[in-house]
Amino acid sequence: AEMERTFIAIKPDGVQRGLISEIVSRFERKGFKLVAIKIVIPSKDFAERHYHDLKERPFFNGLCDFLSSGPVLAMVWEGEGVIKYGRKLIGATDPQKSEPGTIRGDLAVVVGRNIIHGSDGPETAKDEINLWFKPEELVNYTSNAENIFHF
Ligand code: YYY
Ligand code: MG
Repeated sequence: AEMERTFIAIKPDGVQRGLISEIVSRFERKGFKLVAIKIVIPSKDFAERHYHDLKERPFFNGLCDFLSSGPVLAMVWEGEGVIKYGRKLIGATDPQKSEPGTIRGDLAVVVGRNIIHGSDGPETAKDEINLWFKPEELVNYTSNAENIFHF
């Protein structure tokens, strides 16, 4: 069976604040498997494609300007329930409403600088992985921990 995958990105504010290892470690310790990772500065056009669902929203332009303003750490994480649980690790969109213990709850304050993106469902996960990564950038490997997680 195909293992579930999701697209996770640390936005320019998270990268500039030095939160890469903090955020990666939360997914890693949970037991998810990293299958793709790269650091890129997306163009404005690319950011607009990533956020195309939000193009009618008043914050769309500022959001796309921001995403393309600096380095983004783009990742694909794999594991059972990773799309939904990844969103749980991330917390609510508005950090004022994110629970303590979540990434945004612990590390962010305002919605326009909420440090991380995660796909919101199976369709967007597929689309976002295809937008950000070429197929050959996704690495298939067996993690030694899989024998423990999938006993
Ligand atoms: O998926 P998620 O990032 O939690 O929220 P979305 O509703 O997809 O919005 C994407 C992005 O837009 C959000 O992370 C911050 C920004 N945004 C905003 O600046 N102001 C809002 N009122 C809502 C979202
Ligand atoms: Mg979203």
